[in-house]
Amino acid sequence: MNLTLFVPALSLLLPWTLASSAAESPPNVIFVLTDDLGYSDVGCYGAEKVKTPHIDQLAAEGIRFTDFHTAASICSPSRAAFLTGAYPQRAGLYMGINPNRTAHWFLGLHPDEITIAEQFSKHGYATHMVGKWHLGTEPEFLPRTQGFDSYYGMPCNFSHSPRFFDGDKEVFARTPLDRLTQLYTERVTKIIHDQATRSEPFFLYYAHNYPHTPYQAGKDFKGSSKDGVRGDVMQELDWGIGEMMAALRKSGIADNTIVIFTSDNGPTANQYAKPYRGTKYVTFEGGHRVPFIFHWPARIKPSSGFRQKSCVVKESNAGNSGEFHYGVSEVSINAMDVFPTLSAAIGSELPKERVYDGESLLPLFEGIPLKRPTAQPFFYYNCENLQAIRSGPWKLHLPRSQDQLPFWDKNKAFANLRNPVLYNLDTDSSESTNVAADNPEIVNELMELGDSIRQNLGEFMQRGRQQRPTGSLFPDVPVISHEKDWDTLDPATVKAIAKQRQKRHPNHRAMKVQPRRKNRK
Ligand SMILES: [Ca+2]
Repeated sequence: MNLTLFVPALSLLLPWTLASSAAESPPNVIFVLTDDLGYSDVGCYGAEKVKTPHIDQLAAEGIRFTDFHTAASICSPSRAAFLTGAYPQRAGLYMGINPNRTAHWFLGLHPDEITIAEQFSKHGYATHMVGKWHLGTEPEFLPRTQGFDSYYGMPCNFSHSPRFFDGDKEVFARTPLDRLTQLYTERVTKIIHDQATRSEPFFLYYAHNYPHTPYQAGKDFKGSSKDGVRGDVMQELDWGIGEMMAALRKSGIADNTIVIFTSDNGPTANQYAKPYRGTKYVTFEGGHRVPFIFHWPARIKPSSGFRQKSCVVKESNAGNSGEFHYGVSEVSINAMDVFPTLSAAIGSELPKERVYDGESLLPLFEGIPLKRPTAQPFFYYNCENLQAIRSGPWKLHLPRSQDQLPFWDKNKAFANLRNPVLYNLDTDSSESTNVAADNPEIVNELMELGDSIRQNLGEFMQRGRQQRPTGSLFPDVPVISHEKDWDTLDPATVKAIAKQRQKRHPNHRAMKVQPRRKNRK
């Protein structure tokens, strides 16, 4: 199939000048990953009820991408993709991990996965993580086993466990949610000030839990927004970004520090995903398309006449020319590009004998198009279920049955989708008009592509050839991604796993597992 035929034009043009690169000292990197923050949750992406001047300022001084996709519409798999540069299905971490689940408590990101923190570490960087991990809670899977020198935050969602750690030390048995942003901000600014006095560069993965629920605003922010507690929390989060940037400037290291600001998936309410359809948990655009801001003053300098005075929302241009408009890029990029981009930024080659699903974005800043065609397919998986494929303007939602869906899938419209549904995102970004009947060739080509990608990256209860193993305390036990299928394991295995859990967590009380539905094959 010739997917490039679908593409109107390659991306080009450069309103940015580049400082010389080779002789520069290696940059510091701060990767800010918010949680359940939607496309229109910040001012420069269209928010009207909250004010986010500090995040908007990052966009005004950097590049704001309007077509960025996360690799999943829920937390764990999305994070796995950011950290490994691979689709979650390839990296073996495609389920939403919850330590309270019988089928999940012993799983995590596989120790053999090479994380971006390990890339930095290999190049002499100090590596820090502040925030929510959510890639396994057993000691074998925590951040400091995956390349981070220091860790401060929560291993999983508050609703899974409210505990908060500084390294191995439990700081709070129950995290004070109204102080969370304050605590994170104090640690982030401390790391910045400390690192500024040291010779080695640093990488900080700052994975704030908000605006994921439950949340509480600090006392200075209560009632500050026009959008209730969630809005107050958003404005406090923005304040924290401002404090972080002020610390970089005060320390004299802001110029050569890369700051990326993004989110792990869409919001739980569609009003924060506008103009896109859907929410977290689903594979409509609202679940995957989120803000992505790249800020690096030393390298990205607006050319004369292109300086962005304010953070004006530009509507997506029909035709998607890929040009940079006053710091706005419409080039289609995704979570798997972060690993190659940051590797390139520090002059590190990608590890050999691994498949990477993204590429470095740095050439974009020089006006050079990405190597991949703009119609390179993007695969929307929801856990093990391949639900949609995008190529250029076309997005095909694939047929699916209820049994294939993860329990969190909230897409009731497509719960039992018998026939494929095709949207043209260029003319119908809100995915409202099915044009499958008018474009049978595109439907057929994308359906065939779906069949072939399932062979590599899997499908529900079907292992793909290119899937790497999930991290597991029981590596010989098949991974069960949905609790309802737990009883497909043999009783002796179930017993052995329960015994280990009792040993490690003597106070744990087993939850009753709901048996799987009878109609599943
Ligand atoms: Ca999330």
